[in-house]
Amino acid sequence: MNTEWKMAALDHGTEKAGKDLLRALVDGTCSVVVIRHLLPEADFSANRRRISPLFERAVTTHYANSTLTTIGPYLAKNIGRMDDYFHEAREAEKLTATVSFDLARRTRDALREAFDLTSFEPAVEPDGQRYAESNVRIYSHGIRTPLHNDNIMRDAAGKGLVVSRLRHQLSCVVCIQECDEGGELRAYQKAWESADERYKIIDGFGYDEAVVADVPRQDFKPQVGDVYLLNPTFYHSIEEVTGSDRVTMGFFFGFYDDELSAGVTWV
Ligand SMILES: O=C(O)CCC(=O)C(=O)O
Repeated sequence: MNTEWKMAALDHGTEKAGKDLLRALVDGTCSVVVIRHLLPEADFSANRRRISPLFERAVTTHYANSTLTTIGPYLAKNIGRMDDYFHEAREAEKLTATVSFDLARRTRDALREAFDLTSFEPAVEPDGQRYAESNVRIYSHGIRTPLHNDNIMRDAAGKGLVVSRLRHQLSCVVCIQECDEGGELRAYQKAWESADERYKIIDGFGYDEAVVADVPRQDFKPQVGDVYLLNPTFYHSIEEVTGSDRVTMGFFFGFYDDELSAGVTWV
């Protein structure tokens, strides 16, 4: 693997994001792509205001080594219970519609244009069930998200879901509120492989840090308004948050082939 492991930052106001950046994420030569000013400031601030009344509806999942607080579902958490997942996806969509929160759609539309995608919508099963379009993640003071990776091709293998047929998975995150200290995304230049399962934390979340010993890493501290992309099949953690909550909206996206043109999203 290329030993270069750098992030790329661009200002949407003055530079056009090219498909080469998506390819660099897929290939594991770029750690994070940050696109500043992807969304008009007014759209972003309106959405930030709209989502705050829903914070009290956030649900916390407890693991032995961490907690995960979200508004909206996570497919990987529900992979054996798809009826529950699609139900939660519908409920989350209704809830966010009550406050006109449309940050996911606006972000998708902007990314579709920035990367010349031919389509970019939430994935849909042949029976019409629609995957959740985003979730909002709240990381409070003292919370560290352990080292992990997200790989739907692995997690949904053999389940007959459309997303298990994807070839590539990427992740999009929008920073709604930054924390005072910490909260960096720490991205490692190592993709998950099956031999790593011996490092999996039993009854907890993620993997032992030994799996990334001596691997190049990149820290990125998101700031309000940043839209950033990463390859979540590579190991990453979110360092301990200090002070105000770190709040993001995110979704995964993927491609069924190497063209990186027709994308689907889910979370
Ligand atoms: O919030 C972040 O910086 C990363 C979130 C994450 O774990 C992911 O997108 O896979």
